[in-house]
Amino acid sequence: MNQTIRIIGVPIDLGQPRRGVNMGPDAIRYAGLAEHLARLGYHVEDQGNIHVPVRDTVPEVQMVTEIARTSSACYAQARQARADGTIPIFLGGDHTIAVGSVGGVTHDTPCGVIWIDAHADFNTPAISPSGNVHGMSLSILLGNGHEALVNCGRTGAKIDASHVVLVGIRDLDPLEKEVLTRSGITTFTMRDIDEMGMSRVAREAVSQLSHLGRLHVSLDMDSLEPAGAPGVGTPVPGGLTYREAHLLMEILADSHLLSSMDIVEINPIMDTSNQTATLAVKLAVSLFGKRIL
Ligand code: EXY
Ligand code: MN
Ligand code: MN
Ligand code: MN
Repeated sequence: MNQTIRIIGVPIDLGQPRRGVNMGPDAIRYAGLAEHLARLGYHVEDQGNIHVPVRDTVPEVQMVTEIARTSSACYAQARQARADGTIPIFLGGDHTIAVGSVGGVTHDTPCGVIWIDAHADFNTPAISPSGNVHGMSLSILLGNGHEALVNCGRTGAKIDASHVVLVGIRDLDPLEKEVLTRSGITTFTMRDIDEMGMSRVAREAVSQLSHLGRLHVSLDMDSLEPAGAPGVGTPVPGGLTYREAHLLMEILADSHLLSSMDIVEINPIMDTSNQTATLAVKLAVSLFGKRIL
């Protein structure tokens, strides 16, 4: 029987101030994610969107509470998707969706996490320069930050720093850099990619995590070079080329360990002709098995 992929939309923009990222799920759907995956032979079911309040209706003091509510709903959907034997793909929305998606897919057993991003998302409220929660998502998953969110992301099996590999990092805040260095998280910066090549980076990432038996890929589209992926809220020049990103996806696919995925931070208002969502779909198709030859 064909494997089933379950699409879950999480249109959250509460983790950052730019309007538009809540339209990310529909931009990715419009780019044909379900149709392209079905052509690979998967059975694809779209669960629709988790309800997220409109940002304007949420008082600042309620923001973390609402993010926690969304994260809990996402966590439950992640657990259910795995219990139903499906491969969940979570469509953001900003990167706060990972608190629920990564937390939920690791509820029963640990899982390797490949976090592809220009940013480490490793701030805490104490050191964040912006206070934006999407820049704290990974530190929350490792137990640091807003208590309501830490409690949500770590309800089940505990994620450990050794279960996480960062790829594409090129924009860290000073104190975030210090905390990340001490965390033990394996980090491949854009300089590492330039010096080692993406093939070696991708293979080292897989070999570090393969003992966990499965992989979650959290793809923040601001990891790409903004010239090819302008539709993101926090673009940073000097990102992954189209080819580096495809090679990374194909090597991850070769591991046959992929069990879930996030696609986050697409902001159609910042985009040109939906090209960023279209690129995200092409990368997902590479990750789920399409080969050049
Ligand atoms: N490090 C900056 C902050 O914490 O505000 C920028 C974070 C951007 C986070 C995006 C989702 O990757
Ligand atoms: Mn069905
Ligand atoms: Mn991110
Ligand atoms: Mn980012």
